[in-house]
Amino acid sequence: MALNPTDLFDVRSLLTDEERMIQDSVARFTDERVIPIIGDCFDQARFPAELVPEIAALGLFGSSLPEKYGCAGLNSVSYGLICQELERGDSGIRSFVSVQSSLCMYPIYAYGSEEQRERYLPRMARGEVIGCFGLTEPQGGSDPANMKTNARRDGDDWVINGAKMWITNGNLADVAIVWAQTDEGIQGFLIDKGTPGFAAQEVHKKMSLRASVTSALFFDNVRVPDSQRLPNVKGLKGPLGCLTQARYGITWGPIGAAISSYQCALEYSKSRILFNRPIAATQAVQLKLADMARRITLAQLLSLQLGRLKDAGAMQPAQVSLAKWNNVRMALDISREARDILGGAGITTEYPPIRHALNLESVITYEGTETVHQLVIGREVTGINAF
Ligand code: TGC
Ligand code: FAD
Repeated sequence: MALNPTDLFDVRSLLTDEERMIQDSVARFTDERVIPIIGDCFDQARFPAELVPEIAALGLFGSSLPEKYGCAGLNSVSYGLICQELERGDSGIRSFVSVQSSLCMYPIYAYGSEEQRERYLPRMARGEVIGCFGLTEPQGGSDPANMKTNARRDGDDWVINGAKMWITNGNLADVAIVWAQTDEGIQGFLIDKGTPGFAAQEVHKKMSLRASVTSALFFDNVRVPDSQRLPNVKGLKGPLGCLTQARYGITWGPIGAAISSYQCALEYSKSRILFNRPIAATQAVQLKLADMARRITLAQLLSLQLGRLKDAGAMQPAQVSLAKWNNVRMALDISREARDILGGAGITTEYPPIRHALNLESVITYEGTETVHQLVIGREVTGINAF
């Protein structure tokens, strides 16, 4: 029996019925609602906000959080499959869901008070409140310990000053999770849109993640009550703990982008006739396609095992780094190579590979650059910190 070209090791057979059902329903959404419009959205640098209610109705926001807060209570493998299927459409759509789920709803759930959870999470699950996560600052995102944004205690309030850079959803967000230095270390604050002194400015001229909103955030004596501080975490482990959640999802997402690029190159190579035969009949193109299939298979197995470890409560941040590094690099290489197989046709957004390749230039940088993740593995295996 012929193998499935996009799943040579039948990784799907390792999923439960529920996981397969979730994958299929998100795949349908991507095929019917995302793929028909996303090329134009990318061209127009437009985030398709009209999809937000449908994403919410599918239960994709905060999907791993408990039903008590209006969330779907799914396992980590299901969350990964959601990321994979969304990014098969576009990294920007997956980013939107990653930020809302792992970087905004997760810290409110993990570090927030019960009152904060009840106030924000059900509305965020319904897509009525959109969040953004402000960690990176203009002076260098790889080293968040060098944080200049600060929060000073003033009676029952906090006064926040500083700036954040490259913040996904910044201009869309109803609430920003902002990390700031305090006398007791780094702490997280929930800053609602419209709070005096808080401003967001969209980043333009992007050649990557054009169907996603990216912004700079500014805080000029922003005053918030102590009830807007996340009470249950202090120190860099707060934001880094959120990054571990989001990076986990990002190990899966680029598998979707890679599958989309590979499928496109595979189809095209079978119909493109040069020198009296399809280019798929040449050894050079078959080598490229075989290599794509090999790397996608390895990435699928890596993320699935990572998900099983996470669901068993045994996942380590260094394992997440290895999978983020491997899978994003795999997808970036494959989408560039797929673009090449399409020749001139590959340079327009009529076909997905160039859009995926451009998007993945951001994905390989955000949530820890490739170098940062390589150095995390280097530290793990040598015991020596090279940062
Ligand atoms: P270090 O100072 O040693 O550790 C601080 C504390 O944090 C703990 N920790 C972690 N906890 C959970 N998950 C992790 N991945 C953790 N890594 C460290 C650590 O145990 C320690 O705890 P404690 O209790 O001892 O205080 O920090 P480090 O040396 O481990 O970190 C250095 C480095 C370079 C790895 C870290 O700073 C880093 O990861 N830098 C990259 C920053 C980054 O990834 N920024 C991403 C911003 S958000 C974003 O890009 C969103 S894109 C959104 C989208 O999808 O659209
Ligand atoms: P830098 O940290 O200045 O890195 C520059 C170069 O130096 C990189 O090549 C890096 O690998 C290298 N480098 C760093 N350290 C070392 C070292 N020790 N040795 C050798 N080389 C090193 N941040 C948020 O907080 N929230 C968001 O929602 C968010 N969304 C984003 C969306 C997009 C589209 C993008 C592009 C970024 C987003 N970011 C967000 C920021 C992102 O996390 C940072 O861009 C990333 O962490 C890198 O920081 P930087 O851009 O300042 O690069």
